[in-house]
Amino acid sequence: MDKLIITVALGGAEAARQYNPTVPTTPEQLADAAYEAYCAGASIVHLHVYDSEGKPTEDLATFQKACDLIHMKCPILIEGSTGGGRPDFTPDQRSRSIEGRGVELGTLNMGTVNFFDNPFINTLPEIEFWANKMKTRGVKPTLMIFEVGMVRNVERLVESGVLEPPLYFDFVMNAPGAIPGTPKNLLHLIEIIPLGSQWSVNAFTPESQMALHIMAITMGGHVRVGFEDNLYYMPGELAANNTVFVERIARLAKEIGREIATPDEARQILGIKRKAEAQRV
Ligand code: KMH
Ligand code: ZN
Repeated sequence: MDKLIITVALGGAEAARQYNPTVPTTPEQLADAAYEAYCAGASIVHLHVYDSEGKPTEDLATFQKACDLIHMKCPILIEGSTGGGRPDFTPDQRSRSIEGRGVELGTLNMGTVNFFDNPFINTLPEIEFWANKMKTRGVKPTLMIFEVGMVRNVERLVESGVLEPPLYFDFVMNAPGAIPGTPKNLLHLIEIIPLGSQWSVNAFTPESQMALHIMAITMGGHVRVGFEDNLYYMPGELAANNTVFVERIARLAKEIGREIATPDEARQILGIKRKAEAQRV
């Protein structure tokens, strides 16, 4: 069984700071949080950045500053996002983070979904644009799946050659309006993705997340934790920081006998060739 890849998602495109004041938002806070999560066992950081008022921004200079500060501290892999930006943003504006120096992965949200109270719109032409932009830049797409039908969209893009195996999926579960975060639904998603794919799981609410993460640890999958998906360490108990989620996963994995992947081992598992620029700056 491959070693366990832990992704830490430090804070969402929807800044969660108003709900938990310890959500990191400045480049310096993001770099400190990424380093602490790396020391606890995270090998990928999923990164969103914020403006001086703590509001999400797609500004590349801000994103690059956070990347450089992170890579001055540790060799963690940086995963950009195509999920942010205002609804009027162009696909190029929504994917500025894919242009970041040192970015090795990028999320590709494989369809449109009612996400909490808002439609999270990702049309197939936009997805193709982002997939091609990542391919041009040697950025590995993380295929974000919110609903079962999105796996069909992946298959269509593999058939057309836009996406190339080996594929790497992240199942985004239990968001209101998306696939419920149940063990049965996770098993179904694992069963329908193409053979030989790697998969990770993140889920909303602490209860759902714990059950699914333990399944992932025991079944050879990978996990994503962090404030972007869940502010609570236990039901009703706000987490002190992102690191406590990573530490808990590392403890669980150790108890179950699943070793934790280093960033280089994560690159090898996901088939990512390390780019010179991803070295420490
Ligand atoms: N906000 C997460 C539920 C992205 O940034 O591209 C999904 C996500 C999407 O992380
Ligand atoms: Zn995100």
